[in-house]
Amino acid sequence: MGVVNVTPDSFSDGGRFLDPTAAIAHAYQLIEEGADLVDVGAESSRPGAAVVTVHEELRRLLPVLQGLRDATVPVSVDTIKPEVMRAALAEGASMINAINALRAPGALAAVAGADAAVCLMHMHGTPDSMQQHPRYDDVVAEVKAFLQERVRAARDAGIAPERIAIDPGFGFGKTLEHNLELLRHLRAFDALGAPLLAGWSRKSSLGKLTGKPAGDRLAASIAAALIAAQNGARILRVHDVAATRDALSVLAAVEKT
Ligand code: HH2
Repeated sequence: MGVVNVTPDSFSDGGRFLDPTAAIAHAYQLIEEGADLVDVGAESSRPGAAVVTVHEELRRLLPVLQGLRDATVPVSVDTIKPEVMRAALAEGASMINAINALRAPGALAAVAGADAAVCLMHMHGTPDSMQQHPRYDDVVAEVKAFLQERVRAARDAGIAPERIAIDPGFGFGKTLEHNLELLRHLRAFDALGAPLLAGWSRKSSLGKLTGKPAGDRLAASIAAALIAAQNGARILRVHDVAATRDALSVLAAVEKT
């Protein structure tokens, strides 16, 4: 899954693809590099990011979705707002990347009413406050129980099981240790019976491990992506598609023999 941030303030690439033409070109570039799907987001979820209105989010998003109508891969939209979900699905999006796990009133119905996929992600708190002393007794068990409950809610709302992916939400209300613990025990999520998405690309935990800024975290991002893949992740959300593809082709060759 290649990341396209149509935002002025994303932690990883803020402002580079705010212009729709640049965002569309970037999405096609990621597809060219081998992305199986692209994830378009118009509101940053980094800690302390500015809240964006529905109007502004759609103003950023819709021209990009229109420009991706002929894309050869499915387009996912990263949002927490039901109104944005509905408009994005009407504009041809195939998947909602629900970083709030469809907890906003009306979000379950917005997705259930369309024939689209959804990724249910765990987030502890809200982007505003999530990194202020996140605490768990057992992070793996708690994230798993949360996702189990959200998968059940999605199914109860009429979303077929084969449309649902899950994501432990690396960096969303988690310390470096929490993120590492989840990565170590990713196989625990197999029991939920849904494909697992992992997003480690350029994240601040990698900055803590390497001492490098977001733009210099490629090698660390690839290492984390490979570990996630080895531990069962089926979808890797990454900014650097070509390099991640190369790394995955080595893993695939080793796993084949
Ligand atoms: N991470 C980010 C955004 N959306 N969605 C899922 N499902 N999983 C993730 O780990 C995830 C996500 C944060 O990365 P980025 O989009 O680069 O930054 P920002 O939120 O600042 O736009």
